[in-house]
Amino acid sequence: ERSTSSFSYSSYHTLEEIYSWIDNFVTEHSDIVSKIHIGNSFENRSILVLKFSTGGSQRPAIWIDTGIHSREWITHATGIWTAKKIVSEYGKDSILTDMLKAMDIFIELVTNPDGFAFTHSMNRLWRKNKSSRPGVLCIGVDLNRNWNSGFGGNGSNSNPCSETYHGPSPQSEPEVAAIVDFITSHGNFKALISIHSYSQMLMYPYGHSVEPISNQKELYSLAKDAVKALYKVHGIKYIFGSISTTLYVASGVTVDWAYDSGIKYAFTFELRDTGRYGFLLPATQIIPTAQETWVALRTIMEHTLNHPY
Ligand code: PAY
Ligand code: ZN
Repeated sequence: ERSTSSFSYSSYHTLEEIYSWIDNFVTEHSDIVSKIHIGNSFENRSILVLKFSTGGSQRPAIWIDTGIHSREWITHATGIWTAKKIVSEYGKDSILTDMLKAMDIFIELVTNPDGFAFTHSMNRLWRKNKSSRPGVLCIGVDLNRNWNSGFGGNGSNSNPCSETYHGPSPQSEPEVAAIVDFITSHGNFKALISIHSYSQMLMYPYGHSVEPISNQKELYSLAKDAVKALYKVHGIKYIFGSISTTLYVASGVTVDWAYDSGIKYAFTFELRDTGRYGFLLPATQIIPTAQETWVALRTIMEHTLNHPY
């Protein structure tokens, strides 16, 4: 078996390659990393989460997911690099080390495994999952419209053929239900970060409404700090604000559900670029994208650590 030291972090990988990387990674870093199977996709693929923990039980935790939209390949690649960064910086970077002494980090690298497999085999630009229902001709639900917050509202679509089809009911999709069950039964998540591409934005709730959230000032200033730190790495400009006022109104999105479930540090990234390559971001940009995203993530993690609730 190949080890994680021969894995190319500057290339895009298939689902099989990522899942075998996960197994090697967990074996090599079994002191702080473990793999949790939280469910199965519509086509019965495993849904896996990496847990970074230095001990304790049900410690306050940070959730990161990548690839809920399968065509957003830079997000999976950034997540993998980030996982490796966490193990290599633990014990060196004082912020991360302090954090991991008090909190756990969970990363779901392939949040939409069926869609991701399909982007490799048939349609590179597939966004939704691959669910089908009797009597419905089109395939797939938009997993970022299927959450139980503002479900079915503006910026989501009831037509199964739409790219933003919200599905028959909230959490109808196994990929969403697995996360809801996991986060709810864990009960101690303090931050949730859902990573998308592209547009270079850092956003917080709400997507479904332009009404400001109660701690909007705090999230605004945290997003501002995170984006400032990100800019210093490679000079890439991000804009920030609520989803509805920065990008567009979108209902049933992950971070709205997280926020309404009591996770007040809820953010979504739109990684590089702003549209030149869009979803087809060249692999040469993987490492710079991951490097700049890391400092923004670290800013959010540090704030979460320093503002217990
Ligand atoms: O990140 O949750 C978010 C914002 C809403 C995203 C969505 O429509 O689900 C924004 C889009 C995305 O990343 O999926 C933006 C990209 C460029 C797209 O597909 O339109
Ligand atoms: Zn997306």
